[in-house]
Amino acid sequence: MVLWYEKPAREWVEALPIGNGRLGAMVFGGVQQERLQLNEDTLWAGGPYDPNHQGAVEALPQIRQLVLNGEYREADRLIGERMMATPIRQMPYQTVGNLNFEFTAIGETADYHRELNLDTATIRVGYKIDDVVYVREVFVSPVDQVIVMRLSADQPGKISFTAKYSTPQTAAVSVQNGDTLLLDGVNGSSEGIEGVLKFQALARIVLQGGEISAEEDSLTVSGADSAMLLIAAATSYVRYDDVSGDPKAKNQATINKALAKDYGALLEDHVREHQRLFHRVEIDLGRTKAINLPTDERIRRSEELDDPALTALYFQYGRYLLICSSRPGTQPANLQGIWNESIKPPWGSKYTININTEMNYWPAEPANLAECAEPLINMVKEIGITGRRTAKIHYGVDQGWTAHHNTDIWRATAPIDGPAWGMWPTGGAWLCMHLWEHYEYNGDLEYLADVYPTLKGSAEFFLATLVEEPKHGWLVTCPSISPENRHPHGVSVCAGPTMDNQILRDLFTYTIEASKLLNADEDLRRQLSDACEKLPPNQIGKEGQLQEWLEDWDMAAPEIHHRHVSHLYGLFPSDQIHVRDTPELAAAVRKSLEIRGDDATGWGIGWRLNLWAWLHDGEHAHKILKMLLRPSRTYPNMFDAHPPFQIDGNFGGVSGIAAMFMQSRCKIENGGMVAEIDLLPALPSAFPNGSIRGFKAKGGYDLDIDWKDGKLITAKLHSNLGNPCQVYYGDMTTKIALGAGETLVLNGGLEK
Ligand code: FUC
Repeated sequence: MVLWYEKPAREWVEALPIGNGRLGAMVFGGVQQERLQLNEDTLWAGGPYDPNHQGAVEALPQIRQLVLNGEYREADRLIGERMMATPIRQMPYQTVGNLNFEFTAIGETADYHRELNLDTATIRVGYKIDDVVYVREVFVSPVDQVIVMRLSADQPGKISFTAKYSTPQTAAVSVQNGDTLLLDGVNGSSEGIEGVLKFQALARIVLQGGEISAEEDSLTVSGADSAMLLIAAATSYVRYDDVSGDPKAKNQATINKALAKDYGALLEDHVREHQRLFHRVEIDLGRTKAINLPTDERIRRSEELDDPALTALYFQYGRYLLICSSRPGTQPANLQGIWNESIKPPWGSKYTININTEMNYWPAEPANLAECAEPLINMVKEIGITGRRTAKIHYGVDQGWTAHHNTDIWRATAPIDGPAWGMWPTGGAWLCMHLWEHYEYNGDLEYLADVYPTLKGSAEFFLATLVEEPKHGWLVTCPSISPENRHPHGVSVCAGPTMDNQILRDLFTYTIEASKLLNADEDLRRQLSDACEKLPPNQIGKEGQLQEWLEDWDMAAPEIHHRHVSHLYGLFPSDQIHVRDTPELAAAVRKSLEIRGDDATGWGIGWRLNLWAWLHDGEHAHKILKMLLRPSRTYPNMFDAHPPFQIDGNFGGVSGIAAMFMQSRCKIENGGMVAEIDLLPALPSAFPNGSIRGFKAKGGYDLDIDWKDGKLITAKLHSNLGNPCQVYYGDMTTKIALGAGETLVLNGGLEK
């Protein structure tokens, strides 16, 4: 599977991304010039800091009273004054800079071709000048932790270029040993938080033939047969509270190790490790004629072309992006994964946890990349620590933790930006769902015991802070917001928005289940189940819609087409609303979606795609998918356009495409998991024939499905954990009971 082009990239969103989870590069593929825009995932502005607003808790009783009295504007004002973080913004993720190349071969260029091969995670640029064929290959090895670039030609002595860094950072360039370019710098300060991270990029040139000469800030290669560059980068970041690392020593060790291998060995080890993850899943939606068009052309014409293979490519590209931006031991994928050319990117390229970060990880488990979720799990455990201070200082709570709508590499958890965005105490609780979900797929009790304190801490925070609303006596968050949507009072601040009630119902339910499975905290369990009973139910409003707030405000809200669909969380990513179990509520979700409309920003479309698939409406889901693939939402390099670029839409797209072919749920009954799998629940007529291989379902199942003329041919289920499973296809259902390690093939009538 390849993305390919007939021209070099002119803009950043035409360049192609490579990465190993930690190190990233955007490759432009120019003939006279090449630009490798470099990223390292710990290079963020600032340093360890405490953003909690001392004294915030003193204003809390009055704010709560104002909200419960319906004096929302005054509450909003007071929150802005007394509860927001200091500084009010978090630290941005920043670029390292660029390694730029000037090539000296001049002449007419022919046969230009540029591609990203998803199977090998390698970029290849090829062209001809005066009968000499030039080839450039670039990859980032997860094994050797270096970016490797090789420049070669089919005739000897033809490789000549000058290499030089450029960067918007405060950094110094130097040359070492006549063959190594160094960029040594310190990260930026932001919002009054001083930059204290040291960083270094190191590029070592290894030649076959020819020679290198060094100037003060550049290296020039002349007449080489081929050249290989090994590029390392590191910062002094160790953890959110420790910046004592030594990037120079790290880079030196990395380069020395990589130098012991030749290009072939570096490439082979890289490809093997990439394919270990990438090749687990296959998707075939048929070959289309459009496959002969360059990728940018296919995207440009995606609305008119019948091109199901583009969906398959988009799906695998999304898996590729997750593998390249989130591997065990790295930082989680941020708003731009790891690819960012700026020191002040949009929204700081941070972790927005009121949808964006969660969406990044929706595909991880079903698309068989569970280990790519490890950085997220680790981050949640860390904000489970820093969030304790926020719980104490902002809410006066001694137990538990909270995080609001954003975090950064320093794991800041206080409310930021302003009440309309930041006054949302439920971000950490949503992330906890990913901790539980990981267990639903792997059934690993040791893992569950490891994350349980984080789940419990989140639940404890809400037990201590929920308030009784006067009308029904329901337990609600107060103050909170329904992410970023204003209600008819012109502000977002409210009590008990539907999304919070849904998130807490989930949080309490799986914390109870986890405590049972781990035989822990019987008392807490009772408290949680009492509190769960008192959460507001999902309510249907006068238009038949699912109410976004406690009051039936939806139709009077200033932006009824708002991009967020927070209250529909209950249908997806949660499944507390489901077409089979709660058809009335599912119909209300549908009504809400119709009112909201199909169009939105990139991730907004991504969420709608998943929702329509979970409503089992394949045709509508496909309509939304087409909207995601059109050029206003998908850049030539297939990055999702928010705009500007935000990677969440790519990942939401993968998850939504997966949900067209397969959906799974899981319940705990008598200490064991019972799975539920839907086969082809939202198959659109546009994908009449196809197959998927290696998908994962909750309860520990591997799944292969083949279909033809819109009908299921076979489904192969392999059970890893031996849990029972109810399988659904159309109106049919069958119960299967496989032992761990057993496989079963069902046909279209669900007979074995
Ligand atoms: C949320 C969204 C915006 C954007 C930002 C990063 O605030 O409402 O659309 O995606 O996150």
